Amino acid sequence: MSGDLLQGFVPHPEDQRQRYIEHGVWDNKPLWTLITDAHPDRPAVADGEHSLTYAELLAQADALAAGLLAAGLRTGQRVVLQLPNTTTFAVVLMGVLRAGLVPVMALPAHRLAEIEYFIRLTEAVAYITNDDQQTLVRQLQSASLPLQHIFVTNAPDGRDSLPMGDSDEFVPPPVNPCHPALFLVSGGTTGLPKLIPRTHNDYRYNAIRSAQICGLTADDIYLATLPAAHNFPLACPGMLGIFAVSGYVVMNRDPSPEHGFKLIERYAVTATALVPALAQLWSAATEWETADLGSLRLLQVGGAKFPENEARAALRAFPGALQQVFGMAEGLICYTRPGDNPDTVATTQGRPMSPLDELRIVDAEGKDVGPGEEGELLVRGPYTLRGYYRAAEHNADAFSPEGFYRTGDRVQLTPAGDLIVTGRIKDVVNRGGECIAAAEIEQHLLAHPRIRQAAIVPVPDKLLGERIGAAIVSAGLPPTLAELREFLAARGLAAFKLPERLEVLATMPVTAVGKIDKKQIIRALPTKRLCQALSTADTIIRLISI
Ligand code: OOB
Repeated sequence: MSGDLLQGFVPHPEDQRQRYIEHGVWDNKPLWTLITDAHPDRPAVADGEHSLTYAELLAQADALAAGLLAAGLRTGQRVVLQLPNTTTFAVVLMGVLRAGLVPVMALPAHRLAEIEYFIRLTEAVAYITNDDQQTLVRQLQSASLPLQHIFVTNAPDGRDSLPMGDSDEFVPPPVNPCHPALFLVSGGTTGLPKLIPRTHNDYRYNAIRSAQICGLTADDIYLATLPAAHNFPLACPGMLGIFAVSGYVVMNRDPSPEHGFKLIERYAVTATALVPALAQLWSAATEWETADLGSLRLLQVGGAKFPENEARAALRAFPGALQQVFGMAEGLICYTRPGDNPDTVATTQGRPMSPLDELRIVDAEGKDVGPGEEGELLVRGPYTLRGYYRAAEHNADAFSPEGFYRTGDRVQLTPAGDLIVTGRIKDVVNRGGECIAAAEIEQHLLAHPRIRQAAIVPVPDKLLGERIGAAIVSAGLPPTLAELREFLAARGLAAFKLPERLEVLATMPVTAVGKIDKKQIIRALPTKRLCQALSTADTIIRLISI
């Protein structure tokens, strides 16, 4: 038996709920209405092999929903999904939602520790994956878990253990739009990732409002390049935002520029989303790739800081298309807007998408900073969570008493109202009591002509507690530590901020979605076991290939 969905869920307070409904921001409809309201004959989703119209997508989703309920799953129960970017992803997600089940959106790169934790925490009764995860499936079968079903799609012999029922007979069970529709995985920096409940109301709004801001219409064709279970390609505006306007999603499993460009040309793709590391590769590749990219009018870049020089390179490579996105699975999404001047797009991370977003920027004592000053960003609003799922202890620190989510991001506000992300609160090196922001040193390092990527990490030290470690990927001959210190000192950096250890890496380790993974650098530093063999491009692509 699985516990109650609502146990450990923190809803928005009643007065706020009323307010969001009165403003028409929450429209009290199940998330799946995004496809039932769409134009049935328009193409909905393709993956190079298959293509489904909205009517076909709905029929397949309903067949799955009927099959899942017939197999004994009950409305409100949780199902862990771990699927690559294919049409099956869309069918399974919509099928699970139509059945009133609640998907937990795992990423393809998650391994046993994470999947097992998601299953236990949510008391998930089923795990749906594809044939790529054979090892994980075997491991889960031998672990003693509450799991009742493992369904594997797209096995090479054509077998598919998804239970398909009769779509004609299917009637979706009623759901409460203020309850969780799905769980996203936090991009968290410590320990196992937290789970973020997103309600039907808040996630529908997230997708619909994002589509509006990006000016999406039924003629838009969106290339899902990042793993589709991540909030950015899922609903910012991503797949669900495209569904909201009856547009077309093309699922991509290979984020290399060669392949991505081919799909852009083949499908006349108009929009896609990338993390900065990929955007850098794609911008460079426009110099030699010959595919026609003329259809692309929206290139979204977000997930980590996009350095100004790289943003300018992207502006040159994809004229008029760049949009910076600062977002989080927890909620708040900021966009630069189509039509913003190029300097705003190159130097800021945009502004909140909702007029009902409430932002505070506070100092270490929690007091609001003065205009233009830097501080930690706190946020509350119609699509930002009020608590992580079943994490009461953690929530006591992660939220202010007034319900603001403490993002941990350091930001400043420009006079025009755009945010600039300047670093993370805890992304510091504490050198003998002196806290030095990693982002500050990284920015200077990236100005070096022979440094392509840079990460500042703490190196444990008996004397000072921590010293400053610099991990770099170089373009050409790497600088030595002495040269680097000289370079930084010449740029005016204080002596105590100069790196004391240098690691030159062939590749920068990245997370499941392609962000620089400092935890892995820190773990590997003392033993120097960072993978040295591959080129940067290969590693980024391998790690987020799906
Ligand atoms: C997105 O979501 P998550 O949950 O994987 O990561 C959120 C964190 C933010 O708190 C911030 O630290 C960082 O990633 N971040 C950025 C950024 N966008 C995200 N830091 C600097 N500049 C940016 N543009 O990453 C995400 C979710 C939806 C849309 C876009 C990104």
